[in-house]
Amino acid sequence: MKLIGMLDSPYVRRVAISLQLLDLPFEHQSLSVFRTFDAFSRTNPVVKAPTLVCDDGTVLMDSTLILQYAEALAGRSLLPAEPQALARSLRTVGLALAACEKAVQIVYERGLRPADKQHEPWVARVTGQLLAACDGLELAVPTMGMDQAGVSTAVAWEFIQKMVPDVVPAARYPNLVAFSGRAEALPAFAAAPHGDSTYRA
Ligand SMILES: N[C@@H](CCC(=O)N[C@@H](CS)C(=O)NCC(=O)O)C(=O)O
Repeated sequence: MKLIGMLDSPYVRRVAISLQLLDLPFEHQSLSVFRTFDAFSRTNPVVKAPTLVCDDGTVLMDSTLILQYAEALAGRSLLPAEPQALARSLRTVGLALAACEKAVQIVYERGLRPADKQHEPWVARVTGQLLAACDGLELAVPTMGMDQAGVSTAVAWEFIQKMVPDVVPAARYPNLVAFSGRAEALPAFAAAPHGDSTYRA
């Protein structure tokens, strides 16, 4: 199967790391949804990263749906099975995905809109939501392992610190800084670093 999208996307990255943790081999094509829109659209006309091309040619999108398929393929999950533990992990994944979404919205607002079209009340609202999500993650770190909650949290934090560090000051989040440091040192994270490189097994 082939994973399409750049590793500067936290969604692409959580899939690339999770596929490794699930021992599922994959090919990676580092296409940009912006700079290589036409090439991307030839595989997925909706141009969403991540896109996964399954071995039978089926084209999937949305990181959570791709992970659901990957876990079915692997016959195991990166989420706990026990309902209470599952609820705790899913709550954390939700916070991490919300943090990614809000950080991406700020990146797009800054990078895609002309300066005179930037809407400060919207940025303020999104910033508040992003900080609230990070506050929740910071409190969740002490009981976090390297399941899907841990992967998504570490990936979200790395993305935020690479893309909008001025919005989310690291000094306010010591648990996340320490957890991220441990995660980024793991082989599956190091093999798919944030940025424009291509993952190779
Ligand atoms: N909920 C989706 C979000 C994916 C997403 O928004 N990806 C961005 C790249 S970080 C994208 O495709 N942007 C292009 C666009 O939305 O037009 C997921 O989990 O995969």
